[in-house]
Amino acid sequence: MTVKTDFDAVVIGAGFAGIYALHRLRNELGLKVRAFERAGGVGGTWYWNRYPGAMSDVEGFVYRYSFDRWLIDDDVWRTRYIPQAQILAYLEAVVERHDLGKDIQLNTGVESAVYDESGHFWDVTLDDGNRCTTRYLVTALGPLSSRNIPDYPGRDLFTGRIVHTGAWPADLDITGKRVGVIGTGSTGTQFVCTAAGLAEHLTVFQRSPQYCVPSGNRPLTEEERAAYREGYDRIWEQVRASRVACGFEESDVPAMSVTEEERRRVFEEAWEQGNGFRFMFGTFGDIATDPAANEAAADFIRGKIKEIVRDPETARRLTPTDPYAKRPICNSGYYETFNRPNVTLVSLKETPIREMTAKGVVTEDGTEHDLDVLVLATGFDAVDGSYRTMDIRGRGGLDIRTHWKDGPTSYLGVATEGFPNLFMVLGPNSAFSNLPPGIETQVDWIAELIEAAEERGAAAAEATRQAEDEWTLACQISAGHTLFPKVDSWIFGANIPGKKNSVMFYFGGLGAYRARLKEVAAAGYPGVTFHGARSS
Ligand code: FAD
Ligand code: NA7
Repeated sequence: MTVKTDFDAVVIGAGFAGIYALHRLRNELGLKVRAFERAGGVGGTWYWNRYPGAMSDVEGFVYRYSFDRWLIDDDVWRTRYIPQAQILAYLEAVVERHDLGKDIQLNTGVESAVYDESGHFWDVTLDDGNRCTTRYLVTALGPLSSRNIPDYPGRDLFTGRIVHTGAWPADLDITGKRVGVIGTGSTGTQFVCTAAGLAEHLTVFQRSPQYCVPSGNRPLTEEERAAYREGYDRIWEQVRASRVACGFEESDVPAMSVTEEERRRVFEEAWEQGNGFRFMFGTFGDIATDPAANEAAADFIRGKIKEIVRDPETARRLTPTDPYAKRPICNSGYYETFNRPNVTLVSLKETPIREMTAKGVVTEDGTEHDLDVLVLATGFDAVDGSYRTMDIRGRGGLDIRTHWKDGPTSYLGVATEGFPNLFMVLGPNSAFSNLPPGIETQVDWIAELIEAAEERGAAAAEATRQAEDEWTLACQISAGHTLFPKVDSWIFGANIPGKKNSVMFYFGGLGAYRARLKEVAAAGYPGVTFHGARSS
């Protein structure tokens, strides 16, 4: 039997995913929905990551929702990439425009969610001690929201400030300070480019060198803005059918099918134009899959480092030797920054951090790096990290951490066996792409699945083991076609000490992923079991 619950659906998180889930389920499906967000405001990533230089490195015209045309009509984004404050303001405006705020409870973390099998509902406990019940639970926890904070001996002795980029304090101004930054991923490199111009001195602690390409950020021309407005529907159609969903046509030309001169010309043109995804996927079709093609691209970037960085020793330390197979990143003048007199590079592979002292960081060579602020740009426990900090228990009291002990899995990135009516946005094995179009895809599919369950009068919908295993295998095969597993990164959980390396994304592209979702829905959801009967 079913019981009357406080809500039809509870959404956890109010970033891109949670905001759209609330809109879709409440405004379009007419459900009674409440969203809970731990932060003091909406925006998710763009609420938390306020470090100097924070911005999306996917171009603004596709790093946004497609369902809400407002931005294009009002024409407020005027640069190629959008800085954090503008993305945050946009998300706040979406919330206001669709009257969502009244159903978002801020400053409220969800601590646990326990499934009641006989009543087919979730019992949700909040960090203020209150509880509520809901039929559907939509987790929009963020694939990059659980911070990775390394510990160092002597950390408590440090008299300066230690901050993670993903929890940047509003009162922190690094102007004129001695700043150290650990981490040179997408975040660390963005921070370095901006912080070098603010800090008195910037010490960059690098564990792994990065392949960076220029972002090519600049104001948009009138013609470009007009083209985005006029081509709106066509642009989104192309994005949804493409692989990485970044708003450009991906190449299908093999890099080795052209002459070395032509390859160089294509790379040079992409370097001039800017953008990491364009460089990896728009130049040739096999940079991410063929070792020779990959090496050609890597070698081109290595050559650029040598050209740009004046001190040969610094250039050597900045030069990666592994394949170019992390999430592609871009920024404004990363390598150039190391020509500045106030920037020092420390290679942690050569001189690891030994300890922290009252004054700063001491490396294994005995050097004490004096700092006022230490910035941890050390990334996130990605994808399943935010699930593991919660107590989520499904049928028979099954703990999601136990369920995922061999690595996180799902059916199509949105559901997992043993957890009926729990629908994840950007759960494990979602499509590897620009994320807002992936989020819209999944939320729409979840809404349609809920509609299908309601129409059948079913009390619950749950992924089957077989379907989940098949999807897991499909994702492993798709990853195996790429070079990404050859390199340690957050994409496979390799950045977290003790975390089991596993495939956490579908690498077949957003277009193929959407086609699969469509096929499953059209076939009446094979792979989903509908349980029980809903009493009205
Ligand atoms: P989030 O925005 O992370 O929102 C999740 C929310 O859930 C958070 O606010 C969190 O506080 C809340 N939450 C989690 N657990 C709980 C709980 N138990 N109780 C209550 N609330 C909870 N992606 C791209 O595609 N392109 C980019 O250029 C890009 N740039 C990025 C730059 C940075 C610095 C970072 C960190 C990420 C970037 N990303 C980028 C990824 C980005 O996270 C996604 O694009 C998108 O913002 C994810 O939205 P989301 O709603 O799924 O998650
Ligand atoms: P990333 O890409 O995971 O980068 C984190 C960086 O921090 C990377 O250089 C890591 O080195 C370094 N790191 C992590 N842990 C340590 C420790 N313990 N010691 C020293 N250095 C460390 O996170 P970002 O925030 O930059 O980007 C995440 C995604 O957000 C990004 O792809 C975009 O989608 C936005 P490593 O390379 O692991 O050796």
